[in-house]
Amino acid sequence: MRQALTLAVAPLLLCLAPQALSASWTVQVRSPDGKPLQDAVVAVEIKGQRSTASGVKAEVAQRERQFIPYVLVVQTGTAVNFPNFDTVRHHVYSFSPTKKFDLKLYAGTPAEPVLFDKPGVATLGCNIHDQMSAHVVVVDTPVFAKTDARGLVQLELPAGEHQLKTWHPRSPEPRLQSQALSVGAAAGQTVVTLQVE
Ligand SMILES: [Cu+2]
Repeated sequence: MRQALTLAVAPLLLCLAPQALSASWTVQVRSPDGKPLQDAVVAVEIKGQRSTASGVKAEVAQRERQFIPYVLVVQTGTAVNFPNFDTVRHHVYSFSPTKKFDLKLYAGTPAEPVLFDKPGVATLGCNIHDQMSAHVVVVDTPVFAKTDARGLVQLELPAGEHQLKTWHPRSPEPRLQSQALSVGAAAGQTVVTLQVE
């Protein structure tokens, strides 16, 4: 009973707390030669916030023999569906330690979603179509976004000492880069440089 109450109240607190003292924060992700990186993952781990989700769903579709989206960001604990909208069958898998799974040759939507229960990067492939590739990036926070063509995201963050996590599909390692992020009452910005291949 107590647990059920906590679960019901926590989202309300999350909504209220940041508004008390929060700042609009811009993060730009660039390559070492200064070029903006699109589709980079930016996540901010905020002290005191629930790191894992429950009952949250997301999906990576297959359309015209492509995964959509190419990069999906989810909070740890999210269940991801893999609906196939093509007339051909797909066989979706990941060998990544963050989540190993294998959805054998199927049409339509597999009955069971895949639960992403550990943070990190899972790279997806299809056994039938070698060119199909995508990534599910799992983060211990509900605060995340992907950069636009200018390499930018804008986040509303509570004041405090946070951890800023970033990653890009061209990152050489399947793990997020981490750095401290100090947010005060005023708006601010951070530029992150990511190594890319
Ligand atoms: Cu396929």
